[in-house]
Amino acid sequence: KLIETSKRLAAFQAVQDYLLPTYTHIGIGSGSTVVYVVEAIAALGAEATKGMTFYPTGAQSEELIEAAGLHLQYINKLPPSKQLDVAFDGADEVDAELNLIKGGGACLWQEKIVATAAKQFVCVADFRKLSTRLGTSWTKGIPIEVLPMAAPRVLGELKDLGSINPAVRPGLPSKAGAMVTDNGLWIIDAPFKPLRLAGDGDAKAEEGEWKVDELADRLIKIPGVAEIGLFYGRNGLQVKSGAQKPVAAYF
Ligand code: DER
Repeated sequence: KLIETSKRLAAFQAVQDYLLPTYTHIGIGSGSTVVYVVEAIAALGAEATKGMTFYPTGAQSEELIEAAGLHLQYINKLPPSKQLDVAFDGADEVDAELNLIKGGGACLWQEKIVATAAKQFVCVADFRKLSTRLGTSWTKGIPIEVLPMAAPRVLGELKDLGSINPAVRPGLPSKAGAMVTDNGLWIIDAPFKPLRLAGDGDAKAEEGEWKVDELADRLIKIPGVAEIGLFYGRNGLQVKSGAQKPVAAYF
C-alpha cells in the first residue's frame, strides 16, 4: 500500500511539474508506476489534454493511453526533425547520477527510442528504486534485448565481461520457452557487481567492477544485442542509440 501510494504521489507530482499546458507531444513509458502518470494526466480533464498527443512504448503503454481516452500516436509517425516535449517512464533502479536500470518490464527498446526522442525525460519511481549504485537493489541483472539466435553467444560474451549467471528471461509458466518482447526478441538479464558512477574517480576498481558508461559502451557493441537497459548520459557521452538521462527523478 505504501509503495503504491509512493508511486502515485511521485507520478502526480511529476505531471504537475513537467507536463506544461502548452505541450503537444508526450511519451508514455511502461510498467506499473506509469499507470499513475496516465491517471494524473487524465485527471487534468479532456479540455486540458485535447491538444496533446501521446506516444506509447509498447503494448501495455498503448492500452493505457487508449483506455484513458487520450490521443494516441506512434513514434514512427513523429518526423525526425521533431522531438517530444517530454517523456515519462519508470525505472527498476536509479543511482546517484540519475543513471537507470530499465527493462524489468521488457519494454526497454521502445522506451529508449521514445525517451531519446524527447526534449526532457522524467523518471517516476517509488522509493525502493533509489540506490547509490546500479545493481545494489535491482539484483536481477541488466536487461538486454537480443536476437534469439544470437543469445548463446551473447551469454558467453557477458560471462567474459564478468556477468554472474546471465540468463535468457523465461516466459510465464503458461508458455514454454523464453519470454518474447513486443518486438519479437528475447531478454537476457545480466547481473554484474554494482556499477560505479561514471563520475567516480579512477580509484582502483575491484575485479569485474565496471563504471556505468564503460560497461554500457561494451554491452551495446556485442553482436546480436538490440538495446540495453542502461539509461545514462554524462557530458554528452551517448551510447549507440543515445541514452537519455532523466532531468528529474520522482520518488
Ligand atoms: O521496463 C521498464 O523499464 C519499466 O519502466 C519498468 O521496469 C518500471 O517498472 P515499475 O514502474 O512497474 O516498477
